[in-house]
Amino acid sequence: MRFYGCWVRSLPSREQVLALHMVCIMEYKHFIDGEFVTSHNRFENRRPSDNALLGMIHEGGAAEIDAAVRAAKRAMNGPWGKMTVSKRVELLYKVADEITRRFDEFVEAEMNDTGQPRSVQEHAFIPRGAANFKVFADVIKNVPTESFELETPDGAGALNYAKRVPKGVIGVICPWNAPFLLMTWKLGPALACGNAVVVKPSEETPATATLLAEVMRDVGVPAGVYNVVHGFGPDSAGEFLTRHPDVSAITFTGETRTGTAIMQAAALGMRDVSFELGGKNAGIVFADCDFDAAIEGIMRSAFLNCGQVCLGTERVYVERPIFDRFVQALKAKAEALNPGAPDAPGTTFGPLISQEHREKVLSYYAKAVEEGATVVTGGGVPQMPDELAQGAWIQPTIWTGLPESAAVVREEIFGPCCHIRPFDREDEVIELANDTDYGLSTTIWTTNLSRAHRVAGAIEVGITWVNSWFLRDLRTPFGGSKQSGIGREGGVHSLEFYTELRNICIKL
Ligand code: NAD
Ligand code: 6OD
Repeated sequence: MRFYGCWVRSLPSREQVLALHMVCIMEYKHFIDGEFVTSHNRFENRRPSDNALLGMIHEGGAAEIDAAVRAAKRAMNGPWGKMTVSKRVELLYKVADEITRRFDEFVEAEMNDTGQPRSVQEHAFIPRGAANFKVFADVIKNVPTESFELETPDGAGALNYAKRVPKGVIGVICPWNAPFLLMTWKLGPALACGNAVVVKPSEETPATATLLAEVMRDVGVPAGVYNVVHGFGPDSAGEFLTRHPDVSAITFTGETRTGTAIMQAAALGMRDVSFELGGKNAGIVFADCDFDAAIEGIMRSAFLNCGQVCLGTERVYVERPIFDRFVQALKAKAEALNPGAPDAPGTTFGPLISQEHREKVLSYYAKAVEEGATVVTGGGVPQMPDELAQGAWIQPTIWTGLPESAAVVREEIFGPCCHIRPFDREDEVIELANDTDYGLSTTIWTTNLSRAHRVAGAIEVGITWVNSWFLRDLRTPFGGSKQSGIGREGGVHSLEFYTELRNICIKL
C-alpha cells in the first residue's frame, strides 16, 4: 500500500512512522489552481491511536484563501463554467471511479487521521466518497426545468421558464469525525451543479482532502474547480474563507457554536448558508421491540466511531418492563468492544480524535458522577498496551439515574457514552425526546407499526430511524431541526442550496 507517497507493506507502527520520516516527506500541502502549494507556517498532524507524528500540515491564511477563491472564480469563467452537464457528469463519474481504484489509500489515510478501525472506514465511511459523486451526477442529469406558456394581449404569447445556474464559489468547511464522507457529501452536489469549491478540511484530518486533490487532477477536473486550503478556524483559513467577498455560499458541518460564528460572517455579504450541526439524539426502545436488534442498534448508535457521530445516541429511553434487562445487555456489549490499533485484526473500537477532545469528554464523565449518576460501565481511561499508551483512548460509558436537567443529558458530548432512563408512556417519551435544543435524529425500536408511525411523526428532528440507524437513501433530504442545522441536502433538495434559479420570460 502507499503511505503518503511511500510504498509500505502495512499501516506503519509508531516507530516505523518515525523511521519513514527519514525517507518520506509527509506534508499536507494546499491545492490551489491545480497545483500543490506550500505555506511558511506548518503544524503537526498526529495519529490519535498512538500520538505518532504523521506529518506536517501547511497552515493557510488570508493570502492562500484569496488565491484559492480567485482560482475558483477563474474556473467559473473558464472551461468549467462552459462545460455541458453531460461532460460534467462524465468527469464526476471518473472521480468516483478513481476513488474506488485508490480505495485502500483513502482507507489508510482516514485510519491514520481518525484512529478509527479499518472495518469502520472500509464499510461505513469511505465507500460513501464514490457514492456521493455518483448520486449527484445522476441527480443533475435528470433535473426538469419549470416552464409556463403565457397569453399576451397581442395573441403572440410568451414563454416563461426557470433556469438553474450554479451559485459560483462555494466555501466548504468540514469537521474531523467522518472527514471524507462529510466532505464529499458537499462536494458531490456542489460540483454536479457546476460550482467551484474552496475546501477547508478540519485541522485534525487533512489527509483525504489532500488525496482527493490528486484524484481531481489525475482525472482532468480543470484547475481551480477543487481547491483545498489547510488551517484552523478562528482568525485562520476557516474564518478568512467565510469572510471572503467572492465566496457566494458556505456549506458547513460542525459544532452549533461554530455555525453561529460562520453565520455572522456570512451575513456580512448576504451569503447563503447550509449547516449540519450538533445533536443530542434520543434512542427510544419500547418493550415490544426485537430485543437483540435493539441492543445491537443502540450499541452502534452510541459507540460507533468512538461516539463521534453527530447522529449518535447519547440519550436512551427504555420502556420500564425491559429497562433492567436492557441496561445489563448494553453494558455487556460495551464491555465486549475491543479497543486497538486501527488495522489490527479484531479491533472494534477506536480512540477519540485528540487529547484535547478526550479532556472535554472526561470532564463530562466527572460531571456525571458529581451530578449523581450511577456509572453502569466505563467512566475513565482504559489500560492500553505500551505502543498505544499515548493515544486518546477512553472507555465506552453508560450512566443511569440522572435527572433530565443534568449536563450530560442536555449537552452534546461527542464521545462514546449514553444515559439510559426508564419511561412508562408513549406521550411521556415523546416529550422527553423533544425536550432539547437540538433536533438532528432519533432511533426508535418497536414492532408496533402504528406506534412507529405515530412516534416518528411526533419527534422534532430531521431524520427518524425505526428499527435501524444510519441507513438512508442519498436522494432523501438530510439536515437538522432546531439548533441542529439550517437547510436540507440530499438528492434534488441539494439544488436549492447549490444553484440559483433565474426567471426568464420570452415574448414570442
Ligand atoms: P468544529 O465546529 O469545531 O469545526 C468544524 C470546522 O470548522 C473545522 O474545519 C474548523 O477549523 C472550522 N472552524 C472552526 N471555527 C471556525 C470559524 N470561526 N470560522 C470558520 N471555520 C471555523 O466541529 P468539529 O469539532 O470539527 O466536529 C464536531 C462537531 O460537528 C460536533 O458538534 C458534531 O455534532 C458536528 N457534526 C454535525 C454533523 C451533522 O450532519 N449535523 C455531522 C458531523 C459532525
Ligand atoms: O450520511 C450523511 O450524509 C451525513 N451527513 C452523515 C453525518 C454524520 C455525522 O457524523
